[in-house]
Amino acid sequence: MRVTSRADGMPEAIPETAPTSSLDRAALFEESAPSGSPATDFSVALLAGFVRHGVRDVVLSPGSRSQALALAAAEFERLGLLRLHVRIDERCAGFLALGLAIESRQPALVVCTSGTAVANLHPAVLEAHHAGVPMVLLTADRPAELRGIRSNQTTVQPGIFAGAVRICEDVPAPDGAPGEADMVADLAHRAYESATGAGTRNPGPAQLNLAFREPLSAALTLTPAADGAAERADAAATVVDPPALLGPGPRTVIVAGAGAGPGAEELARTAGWPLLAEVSSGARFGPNLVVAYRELLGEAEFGGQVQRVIVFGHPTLSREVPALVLREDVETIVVAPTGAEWYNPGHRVRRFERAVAAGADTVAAAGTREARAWAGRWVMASRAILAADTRLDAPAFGAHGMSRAEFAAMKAPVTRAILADAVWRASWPHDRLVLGASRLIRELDTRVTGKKIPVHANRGLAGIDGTVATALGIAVASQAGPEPRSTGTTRLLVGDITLLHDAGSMLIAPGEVRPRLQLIVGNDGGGTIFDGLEVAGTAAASAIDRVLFTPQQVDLEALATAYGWDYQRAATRSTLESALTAPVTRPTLVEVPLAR
Ligand SMILES: Cc1ncc(C[n+]2csc(CCOP(=O)(O)OP(=O)(O)O)c2C)c(N)n1
Ligand SMILES: [Mg+2]
Repeated sequence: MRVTSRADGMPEAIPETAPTSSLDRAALFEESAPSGSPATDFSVALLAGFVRHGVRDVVLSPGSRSQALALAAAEFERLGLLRLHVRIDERCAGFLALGLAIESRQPALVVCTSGTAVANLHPAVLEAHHAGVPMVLLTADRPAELRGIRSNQTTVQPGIFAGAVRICEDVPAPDGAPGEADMVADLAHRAYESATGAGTRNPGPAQLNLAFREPLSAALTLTPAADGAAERADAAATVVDPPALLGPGPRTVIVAGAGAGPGAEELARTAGWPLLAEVSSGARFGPNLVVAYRELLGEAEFGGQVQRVIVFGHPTLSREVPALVLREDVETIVVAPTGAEWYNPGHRVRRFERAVAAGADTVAAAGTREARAWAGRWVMASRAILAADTRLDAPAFGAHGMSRAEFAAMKAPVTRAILADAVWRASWPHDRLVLGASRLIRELDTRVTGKKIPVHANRGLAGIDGTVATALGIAVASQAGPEPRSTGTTRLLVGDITLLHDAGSMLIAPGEVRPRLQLIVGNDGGGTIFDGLEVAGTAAASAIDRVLFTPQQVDLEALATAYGWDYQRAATRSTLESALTAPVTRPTLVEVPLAR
């Protein structure tokens, strides 16, 4: 992070930034007289700078100090230049921006007022930092003369996010001086480039801390430029590194953690290596997929045989993967196209690459009997483990009506395994699936088979916070386009505590898109993940309940109704099947009661 500020009015010259392109200066609007508020003129120029870079979304929370940015954003929305999302809670706003960026691959702008408002962005900033998701924070602040004198709603905002932001520029209050518009265009350019990781390969949040002085805004009507200069830049091109070529070498497995992407699967297929892909890896498909990787990693004739592991993405769902990397007899290669921090359990990893590919000798060797046998054994063993799993043992709908046993099964209560399986089966490539932290993501990870569907989970920090907002962001951006727009449904699968942690995100402003989001809550009355801790076997049950399980009896139907969401209860397999296969047209909460 770099905090830059100067007391005398202009930001410091920052030599290492790239020069702005001509697009940065293209006029979006007809020339107009200054509005009478430098804050408003500055805000218009700043938003225009971001729009020209291709930014589409702005999320804002109300406040006085940020009013010039907010009113400018409303005007940009009126002209169709930005999609505006208003959230009263900055924590929700931050996570909404995160979800929008995950889906659109463009940073969303987040606008808030001064004081605690800024601090409420911190959880989403941390997740974006650790997951490498671009985000631009426009935090309004008091001007220099009002800081440090106990002014109302004034704290130390520069540096508040410490190392979690790529840049933090403390921008003095605009005063309408000549040349300010150019300075603003440069500012937008720097913030955009640092958020998207241009030149650094380290995308994440960037903060512009913007001081504003009275008059805090002026009336604003913009006229779009007649020459249609509202051309947008394409999403920043990612630098493609020449891949390091991997030789056939020792017995190898590929691990795909969160966000690994399809490259992990492609390498597994071309090199003929088993693919141990977590459910939110984006690589959970293909002929070499090994679903039951945890069990097999623990077996001498599988995990014990591994000599080399190639890790993509961020593995977080098993203990077996870090244990494998820690082994003295295993060589690990970690692959990550972006990011400043590498996955490195026990600091054991010696080799890090931005990109890898199978060398010609590896591709040739993949066809040999020995190589095919290596991958084949893993795949077959995994299938056998899944086939022996009786947790789903109940016949599915028969083609010719149901037997009495089938009928009874459909009326039986839903279990976690049934829920995980049903949600996975209901999801298709045009849908989006978002998984909360806690038990249900692990349930899916242990059992669902290969399917090429977009799955997301906030695994940067694996918080239970902001999950509803993240899913709403993904849903809204997927429906809005650009083309091809998703025609599907976004499904969010969470536990009850995870939902309640972010219930405030169910508040969608009137007039805003109410996306096709199905929020499926596995309601077991508290945080049952903690029942699996060793301490649950030794500590007093009442103490575990009080401080870890944290029981709740919230009326989720009333909650849904209070926020204007549809509600369905799916207590049996048949009601769950119909809830998951019915068309979703609006935000809907599906409550699935689960036994503790
Ligand atoms: C912000 C945050 N606070 C606390 C935690 C610790 N935590 C992990 S899971 C969990 C409980 C989740 O309960 P629920 O969503 O009901 O899922 P369940 O385990 O019951 O399936 C908590 C508090 C966390 N991950 N993130
Ligand atoms: Mg729970």
